[in-house]
Amino acid sequence: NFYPNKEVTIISAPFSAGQRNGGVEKGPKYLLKHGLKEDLEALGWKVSLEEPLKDSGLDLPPSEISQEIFEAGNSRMRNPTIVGQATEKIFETVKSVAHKKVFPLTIGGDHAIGMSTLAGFLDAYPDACVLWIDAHADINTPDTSPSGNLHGFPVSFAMGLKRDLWHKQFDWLDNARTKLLANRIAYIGLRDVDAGEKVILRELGIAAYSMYHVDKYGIAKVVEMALSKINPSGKSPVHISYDVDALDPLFTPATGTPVRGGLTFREGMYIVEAVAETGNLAALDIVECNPDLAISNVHEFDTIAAGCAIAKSALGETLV
Ligand code: B3U
Ligand code: MN
Ligand code: MN
Repeated sequence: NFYPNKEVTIISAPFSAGQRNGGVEKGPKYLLKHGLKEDLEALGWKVSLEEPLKDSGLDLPPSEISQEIFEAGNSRMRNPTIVGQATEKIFETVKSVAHKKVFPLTIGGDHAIGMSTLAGFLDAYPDACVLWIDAHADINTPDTSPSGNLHGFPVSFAMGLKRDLWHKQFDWLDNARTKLLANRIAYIGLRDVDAGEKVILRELGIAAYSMYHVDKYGIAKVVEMALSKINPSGKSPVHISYDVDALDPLFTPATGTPVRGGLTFREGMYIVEAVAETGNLAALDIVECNPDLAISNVHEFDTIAAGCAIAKSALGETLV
């Protein structure tokens, strides 16, 4: 157990420029309004809040920022300036929280912030490993991305792939102490992976468990296989970056890129519970809750409640 003092900092990252749907910047506010902080306090955690984007003007929805497209050769990314500035601020906060030996719980916002949370946590724990729970692999590089949306890039940025194609606003990543290595990350929940991403996953030999594997082996076995690949010693801290679209849209409908055939609610909770049970769960991100995409109050409630449930399950709610 990395946190005997049970201190957690919720890092609020209301950010949406990594994709094109307005509303995902409202995620943190809704999760907090739903009672996230109080829920964790009820589990015995001392909870504090950090807001790295406060008063920065970087938390605006896509409709309120001037759109920028950066092209280099046949590669492309959208809004690199604002995404680069916001992710640098979030990186600095995650890094300082992790160095203080406090659990960093980062709530988005879109998944572009994953480059910040991985780099920030790895700065404090260079031997950390990562479980990326998502329908998508988020490992596009500027020359493979079909959309240019930076929420599809965070894993490749944390790994330093195709560094020469980056916009200068991402230079801050060069100062991060540790790059994520291919044998330190595993995916669970994949079902919508771009052709270029499949090539990267295959070439780097990254452990990628899709919904097919969840069906074939069951979630318990998949978590066990994933952890034994990325954490063979069983001693390294585990960072879980949880995109709520990993769950089936039945449970998290209010998200930007829902894909049918996802994890059941219990499978989704089991993942974080099982890692928590090892004592190695040491950082968590919960991203891509977009209340504006709910077509009913029930959709909104279910999605936000699922986001909170992930945090609670990770921090001890259902452990006996
Ligand atoms: N892989 C696609 C779609 C996508 C990635 N992440 C989400 N959607 N949420 C892309 O645009 O990179
Ligand atoms: Mn996703
Ligand atoms: Mn994602």
